[in-house]
Amino acid sequence: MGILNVTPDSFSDGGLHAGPEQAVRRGLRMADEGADLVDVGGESTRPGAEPVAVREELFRVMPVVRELVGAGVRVSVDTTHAEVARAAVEAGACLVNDVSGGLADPAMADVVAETGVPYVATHWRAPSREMDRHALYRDVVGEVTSELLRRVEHLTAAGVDPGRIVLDPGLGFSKRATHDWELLAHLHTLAAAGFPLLVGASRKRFIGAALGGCPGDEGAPQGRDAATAAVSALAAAAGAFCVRVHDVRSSLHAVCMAAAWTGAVEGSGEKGSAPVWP
Ligand code: PMM
Repeated sequence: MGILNVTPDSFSDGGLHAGPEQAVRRGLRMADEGADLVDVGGESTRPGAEPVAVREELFRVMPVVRELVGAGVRVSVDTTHAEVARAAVEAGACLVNDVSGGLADPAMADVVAETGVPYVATHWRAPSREMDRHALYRDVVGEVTSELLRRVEHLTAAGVDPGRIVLDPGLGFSKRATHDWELLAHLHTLAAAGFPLLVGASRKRFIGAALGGCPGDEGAPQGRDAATAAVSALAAAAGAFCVRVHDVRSSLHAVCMAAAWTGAVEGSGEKGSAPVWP
């Protein structure tokens, strides 16, 4: 999944795609590079970010969603707002990626149930401006797993098909670097819940923290793509179904290596084919 933030203030690519034309060009390039999905988002979720009005979010994302869908690209919409999710799906988006797992907007579960598209429920505790205050855990893996399963209960009670739910540990959302690493190291525990897993590690703070001090690291998020690719490979080998990344090529190649490696271990003779969206 390639990240396309149409925002002025995302932590890594904010302001890069100021107009819809630039954003569409970037989305087409990610699809050419092998992204199975291009994830269009109009609201920054970096810690401390202010919420964006639905009208503004629609204004940012809809022209990009329409153009990319028209060009045959599979688009997901990264939003916590039910109204934006509905509009994007009506325009052809094939997945709703909600970093709040339905907690930010009570209408989200109904929209997902009605539209029937796959839905990514991410572990989330609070809006961006206060998320860091909620990074308190006794057992981060157990608490994230049980809080996500509560979201699944809520979604299925609203009529969402459990076969269309993807879970995401929400790296960086109300988490410190040690929490993020612990979740990655125990991805198999979350996978045991039986849902496909999406991992959104790309260029995040915990990667910067682990890279700090490595020769060649200059500290900027844009310099973290090789490190992100390493995490993508490890996540894929641990059973992740999808990785959400800024640099598609490096992570796709890394995931292909993980597929070849795991295929050889399992004796299936797999040669590193790219994963395919069902
Ligand atoms: N992270 C961000 C935004 N959307 N969606 C999912 N499913 N998982 C994530 O971890 C996630 C996300 C924030 O990062 P960005 O500013 O690079 O988009």
